[in-house]
This record gives sequence, C-alpha cells and structure tokens, in this order.
Amino acid sequence: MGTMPDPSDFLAVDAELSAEERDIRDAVRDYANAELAPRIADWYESNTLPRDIAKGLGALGLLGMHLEGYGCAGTNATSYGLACRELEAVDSGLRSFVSVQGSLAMFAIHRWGTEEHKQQWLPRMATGDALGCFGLTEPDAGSDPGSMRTRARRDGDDWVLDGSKMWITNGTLADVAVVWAQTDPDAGSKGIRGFVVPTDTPGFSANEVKHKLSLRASLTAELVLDGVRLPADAMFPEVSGLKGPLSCLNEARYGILWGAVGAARSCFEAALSYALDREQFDKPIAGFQLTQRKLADMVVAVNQADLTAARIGRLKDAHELHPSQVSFGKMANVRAALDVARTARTVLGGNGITLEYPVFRHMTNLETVLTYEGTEEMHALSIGQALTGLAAFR
Ligand code: TGC
Ligand code: FAD
Repeated sequence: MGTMPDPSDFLAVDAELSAEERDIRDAVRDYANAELAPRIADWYESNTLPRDIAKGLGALGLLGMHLEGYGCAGTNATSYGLACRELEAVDSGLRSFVSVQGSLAMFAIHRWGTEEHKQQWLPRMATGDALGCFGLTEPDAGSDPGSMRTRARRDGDDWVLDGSKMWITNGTLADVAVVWAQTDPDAGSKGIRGFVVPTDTPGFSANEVKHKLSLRASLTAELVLDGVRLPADAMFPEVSGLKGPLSCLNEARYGILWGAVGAARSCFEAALSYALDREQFDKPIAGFQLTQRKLADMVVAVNQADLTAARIGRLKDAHELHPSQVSFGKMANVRAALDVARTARTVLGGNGITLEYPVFRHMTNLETVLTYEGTEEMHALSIGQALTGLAAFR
C-alpha cells in the first residue's frame, strides 16, 4: 500500500521531476514565500508592483529563464513552468511580470532580433536592470490582432510608427517595447512587422490603465506612438505576418498553463486549512459531507491541471509541442483554476471576500488570465481547428 497522499500534491505528480527541477521548484517557492507573499496583499490593494522586484527575480535566474546565452539561465521548459507555477501560487501578477519580460519581450528579441538587439538588451533584461513590454493588442484589435491599425511607414531609411496599443503589461515600467505594426505595402516589407522601440524615443508614451478590479499587483498601460522615428535596423529582419507575435504568445501561454495550477493549488490549500479550523454546528466545517465534496472536487481539479502541465512540459522539452496543445492547456487549466477559486471562496464564507486570504485575489486575477494571451473562446477555436481542419475564427 502506498503512503497517505500529500494534499498539496495528491497524485505525487512532482515525483516525476528530476532532482534539478525539484531544486528549482523549491528555490522559487522559498523565494516567493519569503520575499513576495508577505507584500502581495498590499501591492494588490494599492494597485502597484515595485520595479525593484525585477532584481530579485533576475538574481534567481527567472527572467528569460528558458533562453540560451546572453546571461539567461537556459533551463528546460519544465523548470520554467515550475517557476511560473510557484510564482502564480502567490499571485498571477508576479507570473505575468515574468511572462512578459521573459516569454514575450526577451523571447521576441532572442528569436527574431539581430545580434545587436540581443547584445544591447538581453543581458540587462536577464538581470532585471532593463524591463521590456510587448505591444500587440490595440483598442480595436484584441482577439483579431491581424486587424491592427498601428502603422509603420518608411521615411528615407527610417521607420516612423503611429498608433496605440492597449492593455500592455509593464508598459509604464519598460525601457524597451516590442511593438508590432502594419507596414506600408509600398515599402515592400510584407505586412505586420516587429520593432524594438526604446521607450525614451521621442513620440513614445505610456499611460497607466486605472480602476482595474483584476490583476492589481501588475501595471497595465496604453502605449501611444506619435511619430516615433526609428532607424532601419529597429525592425526584426526575418519575420513578417502574425507568425512573429504568435510565436511569442506560444511561449507565454505555456507559462500561463503552469501558472494557473499554482493559483488553483493556493486556493485549495487555503480552503482545506480554513475548513479544518473553522467550526460551525459544533464541529469543523471540514467534517460536513458537502464541504468534503468541494474539497474532493478541488483536489481532483488541481491535480488534473498539474498533470496536464507536466505532460505539456515534457512535450515542449522534446520539441514536440503543437500550438493547439498549448491552447488545450491554457483553456483547461485556467478554467479549472477559476472553478477551484470560486469553490474555495464559498468554503471561506464571509472571510473569503477579504484580502486576508489569497482566494478572492486569485479569483479576480484569473478573470484576466482567462482573457489575456488568447481568450478561452480563441483557444477553443484553436483546438476545434486542430480537430476538424476547419478554421472557425471568422
Ligand atoms: P492565421 O491566418 O491563423 O495565422 C497567421 C499566421 O500565423 C501563424 N500562426 C502561428 N504561428 C505560431 N504560433 C501560433 N500559435 C500560430 N497560430 C497561427 C499561421 O501559421 C500563419 O502563418 P503564415 O506564415 O501563413 O502567415 O491568423 P488569424 O488572423 O486567423 O488569427 C488566428 C488567431 C485568432 C488564433 C490569432 O489571431 C490569435 O491567437 N488571437 C488571440 C490574440 C492574443 O492571444 N493576443 C494576446 C496578446 S499578448 C497578451 O495578452 C499578453 S498578456 C501578458 C501577461 O501579462 O502575462
Ligand atoms: P475581444 O477580442 O473584443 O473579445 C471580447 C469577447 O468576444 C471575448 O469573449 C472573445 O472571446 C469574444 N470573441 C472575439 N472574437 C470571437 C470569435 N471569432 N468567436 C467567438 N468569440 C469571439 N495584450 C498585449 O498585447 N500585451 C500585453 O502585455 C497584454 N497584457 C494584458 C494585461 C491585462 C490585465 C489584460 C486584461 C489584457 C492584456 N492584453 C495584453 C490584452 C489581451 O490579450 C486582450 O484583452 C485579449 O486578447 C482579448 O482582446 P479584447 O480584450 O479586445 O477582447
């Protein structure tokens, strides 16, 4: 007979990890619990995230963690996923910070940038000395980024960018923005192209999005590009069309499908511990059948999501991961995490709506996580396309 399962890893999914992966998991978990968890409720309440967290995350090797060279840690994909899981167990905003820096801005430069772009930005981004953001979404182009209006026109050798980007994580903190823009067809440059934009370029500005009720420990911005003049070599030379940004989104979506497991686990653990302590009708509420039904449903959902992430991690490490499988993980795990958060909230009763416990914070964060990096509906359509061969996006 096996031993009694650990409630935090009921199916012992982590037993399949290598010793190095377990060390990375423990290092991130310990750091997040010691340095970030004690401050997260304040950051959330005051709708802020201090820039200086980047240094600590960089020192741990978490920025551009799965990239090779240029000061990046070069871990495998599973290790990167575990780091996302442990960060998001504290807050989705922290995982977002790391996703945008490493999987979106740094990955874009690493995958599509020139040697000069890489040398200029990646080492400083890996340490957290420089921050990046990723501008794809616009006020009128969200799920359909191909309809973007931001334009890059040629002026002599230069490019001049005009337009705006919306909902850009870390936009007000960033030293460099990766901006995707529609190019002038007369310039012979084939549609949507990516540009490396230092944020001190004249004509670039970032305005914070206020009044968010979700992902409050994360800064979100509108980027305004008003005649931003860039040299010819600011453009990624070898990628055109949506393939450029979508290749980056695959990376960030991969981190999210792991991160959602952390948020779900945190909600489940809070509910279990609360249910064992809280007494009503002269006994712990954990002793009621209806509560145990909730706990059982939650632990099943958390472990199924963890198994999904672990499997997708191994596929990615084997270079066999298809984007529709990333969509599977993102859709399934975020949906599962939201269900767990909502159920956990009920177990906590009135206390469940406060910042004293992580549950409501996770629950509201997960509403953003369900939407960004491709809404649940976009991922359902991506899976549908893989199953049927028919694209139903339009
Ligand atoms: P479609 O015609 O299907 O494709 C255009 C080109 O892209 C290629 N492609 C992909 N390449 C790599 N990875 C993928 N997942 C890809 N999906 C498609 C495709 O092969 C084609 O290449 P080519 O060479 O033939 O040109 O494009 P479509 O216009 O029909 O759109 C497809 C759709 C709907 C799936 C796509 O537009 C989409 O994913 N929409 C959702 C947009 C989205 O996810 N935005 C996220 C913005 S970033 C963000 O939210 C950051 S949150 C950060 C944080 O805080 O964590
Ligand atoms: P819409 O595309 O308008 O969708 C509205 C609804 O319509 C959704 O339910 C959607 O699924 C549905 N819908 C749309 N088309 C279809 C269809 N064909 N079939 C069925 N249903 C459909 N973007 C960035 O570029 N960089 C960032 O750093 C970034 N960070 C973000 C941070 C936060 C806090 C948030 C909230 C968003 C962020 N985003 C970022 C933007 C995010 O990616 C978009 O919000 C997302 O892609 C959805 O776009 P939208 O909000 O315009 O919704």
